[in-house]
Amino acid sequence: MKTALITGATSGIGEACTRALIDGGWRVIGTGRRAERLDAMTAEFGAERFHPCRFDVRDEAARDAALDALPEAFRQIDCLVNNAGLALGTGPAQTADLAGWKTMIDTNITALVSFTHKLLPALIESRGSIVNLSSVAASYPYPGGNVYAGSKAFVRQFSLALRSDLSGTGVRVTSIEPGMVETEFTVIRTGGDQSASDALYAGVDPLTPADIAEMVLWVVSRPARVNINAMEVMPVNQAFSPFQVYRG
Ligand code: NDP
Ligand code: 8X3
Repeated sequence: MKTALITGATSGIGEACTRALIDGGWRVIGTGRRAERLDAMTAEFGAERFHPCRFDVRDEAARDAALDALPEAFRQIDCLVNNAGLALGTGPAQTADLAGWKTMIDTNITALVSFTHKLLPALIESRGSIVNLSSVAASYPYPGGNVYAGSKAFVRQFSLALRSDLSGTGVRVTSIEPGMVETEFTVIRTGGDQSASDALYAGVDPLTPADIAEMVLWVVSRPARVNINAMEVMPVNQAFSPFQVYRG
């Protein structure tokens, strides 16, 4: 049985990926900060299939302690799903909070890079897979995207560049680039405004976390010769806008 480590397993896409991979016959190490959610997942999936790791992905010492304490059955990691991430703020750059920008960079970029660096030797040994959660925001700028969009562009390009470096190792790397998926993402982005989140998704029929999890399971279930470089997906009701033109 193969083992995946999924960061940000306590909600949304990460939780759905955990469920999909466990249903698909994998063991999962799930990380997050919220202990009660990790406990509930352990109770649901059982300790033989799910191992909870509680730490902030920005805290390398806490991460390393959790990895050092992995039970024997979870020690050989075959897949890393770098999913933990967030957006903070919807306003323009000129009114944005710098602390929020730094939190996005620390979480979406620095922690993802550090986690990847930490697990690369194990993934090379297992000829495993890395699946990184980027976004359509990586390729299509929108007002208020600023640092979030930049962080996801980093994730996309880092994923593709990793592939170049890992050529010959057998390790696969994929960038998953979703549009609107209804999760806790917009509640977090708006500082806890559930009504803003409900309004954003109202009438859209947004993607579900399970839609993305199905893609991730498919990607990691391809024959070893197949690397899916990137997958971009949107709800049918989300599309592109024309350039905006300001007339002064
Ligand atoms: P959620 O807010 O529902 O889930 C985010 C997850 O990340 C939670 O499990 C949270 O766990 C974890 N997380 C966040 N910050 C930290 C941290 N500092 N340390 C540890 N864990 C952390 O959002 P989504 O499921 O929507 O987002 C998952 C990924 O998908 C993100 O990278 C996001 O950018 C990306 N994405 C989302 C889209 C969407 O429309 N929803 C579209 C495109 C990409 P906890 O709070 O317990 O620590
Ligand atoms: C977030 C995707 O479309 O909500 O990564 O900006 S979108």
